[in-house]
Amino acid sequence: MTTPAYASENIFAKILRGEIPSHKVYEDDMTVAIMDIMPRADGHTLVIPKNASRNMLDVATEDINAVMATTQKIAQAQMIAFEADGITIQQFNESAGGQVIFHLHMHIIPRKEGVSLRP
Ligand code: DGP
Repeated sequence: MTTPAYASENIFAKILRGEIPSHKVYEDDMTVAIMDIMPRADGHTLVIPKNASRNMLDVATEDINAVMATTQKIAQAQMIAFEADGITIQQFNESAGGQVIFHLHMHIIPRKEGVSLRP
């Protein structure tokens, strides 16, 4: 299948436009980081590009580079802020790949040794 077109009525586009509130923990010219409303562990954060991209299948190189740079910053901060033992980074593409919100985002999840993620 070809990647469907970006649709600007998704929740993260609304958050970026300020139409829906969010708990923002980081912002720069290209990206924002917000707390996930259904955290799978304490500190579960989402990194989102400001430019419109549906997922990894259509994102521009400069946008994914910016997302990855912010993802690293958040992961490093989580190691300290949450006294984490490790970090899980997840990213889903299209419904079959587990994607629910169709604006590219990375999940950054602090982990403790021996503690499973919440469902
Ligand atoms: P997925 O597309 O499968 O990566 O899942 C979307 C994630 O977005 C899921 O972890 C829950 C989170 N989420 C859904 N709605 C909102 C919202 O309105 N605000 C925030 N901060 N997170 C949301």
